[in-house]
Amino acid sequence: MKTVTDEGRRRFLQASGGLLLVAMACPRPAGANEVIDITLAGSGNGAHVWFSPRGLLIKRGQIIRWINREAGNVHTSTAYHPDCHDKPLRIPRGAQPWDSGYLLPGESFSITFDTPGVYDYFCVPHEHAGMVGRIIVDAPDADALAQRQASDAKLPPAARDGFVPVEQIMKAREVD
Ligand SMILES: [Cu+2]
Repeated sequence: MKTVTDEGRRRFLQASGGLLLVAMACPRPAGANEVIDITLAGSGNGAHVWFSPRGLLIKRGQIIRWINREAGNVHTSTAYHPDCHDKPLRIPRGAQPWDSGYLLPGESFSITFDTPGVYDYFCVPHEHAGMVGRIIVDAPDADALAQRQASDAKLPPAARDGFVPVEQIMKAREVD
């Protein structure tokens, strides 16, 4: 994960005011390479919410941009990481976690992925509804399977069951 410079972070923190503590725990880096979009979507009546695609294989250095395309709902993209809402670690060891904060309709959030491995993430208000996603950068890391086995039982059932299997993502590259 590419980290922002101290100067950039300081400017961001000055601009964001009250979000300072959240931003320090979960910085919001951005980069400038190839951009791949993931849509944050819903049925409008709250019955169904999802990331599209739910599972994605990318290459190191590529940028993911999450865009909220649901007119009447807010969503987040938030890494499974102890620094983000005290969740279990389900991204590569040493990789930078992220938390978009609430994205209003039409808003987006981007980060660059520089560390190979499996990244599981969720939407803060809709984790219990199973709104989760999985990104694999290059190939699964050595810790990924053990991370899932250690933390599956701590997740809401709908979230645990919402992940696209790693093998399926490696084969299909993109799974809705
Ligand atoms: Cu959501």
